[in-house]
Amino acid sequence: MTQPKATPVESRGGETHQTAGGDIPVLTTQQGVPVSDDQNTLRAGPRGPALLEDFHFREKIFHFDHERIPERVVHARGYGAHGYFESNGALEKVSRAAVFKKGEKTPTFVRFSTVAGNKGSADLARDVRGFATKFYTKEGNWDLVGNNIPVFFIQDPMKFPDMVHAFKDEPDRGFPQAATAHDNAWDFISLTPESMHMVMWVYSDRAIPRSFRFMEGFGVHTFRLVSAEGKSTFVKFHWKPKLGLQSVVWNEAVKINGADPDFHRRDLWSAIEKGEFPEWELGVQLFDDAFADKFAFDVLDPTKIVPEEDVPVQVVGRLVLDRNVDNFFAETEQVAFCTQNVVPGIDFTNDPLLQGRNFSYLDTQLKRLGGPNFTHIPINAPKCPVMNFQQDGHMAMRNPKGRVNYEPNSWDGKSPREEPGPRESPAAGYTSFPAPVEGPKVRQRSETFSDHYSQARQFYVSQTAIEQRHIQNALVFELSKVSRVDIRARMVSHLLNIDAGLADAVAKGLRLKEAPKPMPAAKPTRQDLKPSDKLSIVKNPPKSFTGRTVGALVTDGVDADVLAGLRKALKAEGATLKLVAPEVGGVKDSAGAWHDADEKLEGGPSVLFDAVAILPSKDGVTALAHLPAARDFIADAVAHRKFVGYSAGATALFEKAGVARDEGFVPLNKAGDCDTFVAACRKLRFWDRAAAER
Ligand code: HDD
Repeated sequence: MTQPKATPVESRGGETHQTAGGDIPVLTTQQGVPVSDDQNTLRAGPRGPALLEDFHFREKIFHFDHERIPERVVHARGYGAHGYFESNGALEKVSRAAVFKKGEKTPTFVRFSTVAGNKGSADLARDVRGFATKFYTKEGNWDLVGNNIPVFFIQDPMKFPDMVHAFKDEPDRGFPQAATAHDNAWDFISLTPESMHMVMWVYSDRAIPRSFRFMEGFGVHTFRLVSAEGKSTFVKFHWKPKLGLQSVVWNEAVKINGADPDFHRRDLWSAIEKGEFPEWELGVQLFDDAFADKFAFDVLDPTKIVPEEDVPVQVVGRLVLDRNVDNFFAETEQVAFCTQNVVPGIDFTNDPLLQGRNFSYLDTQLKRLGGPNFTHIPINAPKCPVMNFQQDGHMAMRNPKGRVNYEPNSWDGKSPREEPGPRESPAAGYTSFPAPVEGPKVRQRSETFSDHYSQARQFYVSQTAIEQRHIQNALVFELSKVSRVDIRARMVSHLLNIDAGLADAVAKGLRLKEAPKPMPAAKPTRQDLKPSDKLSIVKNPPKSFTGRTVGALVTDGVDADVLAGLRKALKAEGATLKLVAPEVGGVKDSAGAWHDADEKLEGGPSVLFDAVAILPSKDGVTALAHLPAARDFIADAVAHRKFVGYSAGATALFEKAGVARDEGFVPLNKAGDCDTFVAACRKLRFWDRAAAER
């Protein structure tokens, strides 16, 4: 564990007035005036009216009244951490950016988020996750503002406000919170065929990740990298988690939201506090104009991927998150990402959505952070020199001395000047890639953006049977919350263009009285693309239990050897053991040793763990089996296909809970059995048990 942080008073102090008694700093007003009484307002007599001249009270309340800033209009709920990006040099020839020089270590700040819910919403909402990274490079800040899904709902930024309005709570009633399971969302989606590919991703397990540490990230758009010689290469960015991908199942997500609404932020925070620093590889898909011209889809269309089988992902560096924030507001809340923040060697393409984003982010920060000087806030300030003649404004913190505040000028010759190049000089300023542009001014979607179903189908058919079933169930759940039958039917019409089996399962799940007809498509000939194994989570398991947690349900008399064996085996795997006991104080093991519990049973349901061990003693199990939370603990673990380690005493609980043992159950009778259990846990879920699921 890291050392406790400095107390708030110390870290807020600096030079302080000292109390008469010695080294405790004296509380002051914002003006630095020492305060004699912070418990009572100034009043005329002990029972008299308050006095307006109480400047300490007025200042304190005034400041409190202004503590909140507007939450982000989307991605309001998020959690951030500091780290670094280390380049392996593979992009040196492709981009002149200093961040890609071999061995270059660039400080970074990452903020993960959900999109639709407000700042206080629960972490396990079914939603896209934001994955925004600020690289404080030597040549200025580069922001890669991505998501955990590589495509987007819409192709044109004009539709973004409509999309967000439709997804968020409905304006008359102010609900539902953090959920698309309502009429407005599905009305918009079903009237927006370009969203169908994204629909497949969002209603797959990708939208209920187990943790931020176990999800991929994507830059979504095609960007450009530009070399020192001025050569441009198209690029798509990928973040690949070192611990592999993992999601929860929907029933688990629903329960986690109740048991621990902060599940994802707590997970990230704890991993970093424990020194288990989450890590991602930065991968790139690189391609040129020739590939773009022959590729079946438009690389400027943000609703399309380039399959990894067509253009493999090359690793160009790694991101490590190794430091939690000191102050959530100062860092996570005030961090301002802008897609327009690029550095020499990284450039935009004509993806219309990206072009629109470049306006929106700068604009929104002005509103959120209250003025044009948000780049002066430490979390947003570049870590390289900043020199220009912009001045003044709200909360200006960088106020240069001297007379010169314009350019050109004829003063001392030391004020900043632009540096046009040559481009190959490391000092050269940012130059845009001179992509030729011509054409009539039109409001028109390119024909090359019009196939909305082929890649949606490719995603669906690339999933395993269990993942396909999860998509079917998610769509049935969502559309069952839609009151208008015509909207439900319209969605099924789209699904008919994606996969007949999927459409049939959803239509049956909704019990539609009449079978809808396929939606007329702009491009009727849907292509049957080759399935891409990389699109499935289950087909790409991590083969390790590292970073995961076993929840062990224990009572007095728990076998001391088994407990020690389990702790050892999990430690060797890089995993954690948490003890769940009827009382939080803990339990006494068979050898009489005391173990503090991490959770009281009712506060530590099995949904919070990746696998469970049910280890009551034979004496302890009778009382345990009477507790509903104990029966739920095992019943849920089984329903969620978790691996179960168990002591001989546990079988009485299984009987009470109506749970049948299968090959996903591993007996833990002696310390040596624990390695077998941990080896089974590496598969993460015993999916074969899924046969029981509808
Ligand atoms: Fe956005 C925030 C990701 C399309 C307008 N967006 C925001 C965040 C992420 C994304 C991760 C949170 C950043 C943070 O943690 O502070 N957005 C995306 C991706 C998109 C996308 C991957 C499509 C590829 N966004 C998009 C469009 C628009 C916006 C088309 C507007 C035209 N996004 C915003 C915003 C936000 C934002 C309103 C809200 C808060 C903020 O910017 O800082 O400007």
